[in-house]
Amino acid sequence: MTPILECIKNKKAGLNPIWIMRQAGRYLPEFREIRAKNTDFIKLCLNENLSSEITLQPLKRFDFDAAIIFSDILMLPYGLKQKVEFKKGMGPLLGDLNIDDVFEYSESEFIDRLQPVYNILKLVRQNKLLRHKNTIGFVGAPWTLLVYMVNKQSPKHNLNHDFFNDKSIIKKILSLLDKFLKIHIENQIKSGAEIIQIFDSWAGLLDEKDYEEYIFKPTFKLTEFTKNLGIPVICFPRGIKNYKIYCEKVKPSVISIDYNVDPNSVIKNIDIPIQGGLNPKFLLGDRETLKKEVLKYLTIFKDHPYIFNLGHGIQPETKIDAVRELVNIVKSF
Ligand code: 1CP
Repeated sequence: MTPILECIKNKKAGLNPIWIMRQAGRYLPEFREIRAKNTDFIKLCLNENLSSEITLQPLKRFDFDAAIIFSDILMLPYGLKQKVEFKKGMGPLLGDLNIDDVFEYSESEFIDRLQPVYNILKLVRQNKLLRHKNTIGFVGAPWTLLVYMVNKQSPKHNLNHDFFNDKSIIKKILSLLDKFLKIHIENQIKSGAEIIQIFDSWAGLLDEKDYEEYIFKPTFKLTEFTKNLGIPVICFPRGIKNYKIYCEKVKPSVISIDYNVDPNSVIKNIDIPIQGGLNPKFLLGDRETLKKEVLKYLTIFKDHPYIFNLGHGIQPETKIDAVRELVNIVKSF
């Protein structure tokens, strides 16, 4: 079994497999070169040759234990015919979602639109670089996708205060998301994804009283669905207040913690495998601090099934040498 699956399925401690969020991305010069020539981000995600190459780029440089497919959580609204564009400095901009249209929309139409994503997974899975390593597929959590689909831009810039005014529309979108996220998960698995990660990047925007309705219930439906297909599921509810309750309610196979979580308290409260935590900013600083921080996580989790990762995506300014150093520290622990 691969180190990641040993850690997740057999709860084996001490293996410290490693991959990093956004490992296929802008800190790599070879990615920036492709990106400069491909200004339409969605088209790039649908380009089977380029996207499979980008997925493998970090594996060519570093001894990571998994490849995460180069795609985006916003491919789902794209699959539902909502317009998705990426503007420099603005992040994603979405068009209007025509809800009634999507209710008429067939499963096969959706799959046709996203078929390149599934083909990329198949291409990546066959590559020799992935021998004894895993291929990770992913989706956005219902709440985080709802935020982008209704707000139509990153909540980082602006969150529309009328968001919850029309509860019936929110309900309709959540039910659409449940249906099509399951289709998207199942097709990634059929195409070779051996693990699914659910990104709830904007979980921290909600009040605790709303967790049940917008985070716990809809995300649990997806973890249950994925585990029933025999595939482990990693959840990353960034900024959520209480990881213990999240784990009890959502029942992921692995919980991925953000960098504001105290690893000492999480290990006391949670008995499932844990992933992540390191603040990506430590990759921008001096070597000693990086080493000290990495060793902190490795030491705290030394008797717990732990997958090394960051507490959020790697920053574009990160130097290749810092990533190499990080992998060395983890692999030689
Ligand atoms: O060159 C560029 O400008 C593109 C930057 C970029 C990249 C490399 C975007 C735009 N998406 C991606 C790929 C991506 N996105 C991956 C696969 C690569 C990998 O991880 O190695 C994954 C897993 C994602 C997931 C994703 N997309 C999330 C969840 C994780 C997180 O960072 O919180 C989110 C919120 C998105 C939306 C998105 N896509 C891109 C950007 C800049 C954003 C964030 C916008 C915002 O801040 O609201």
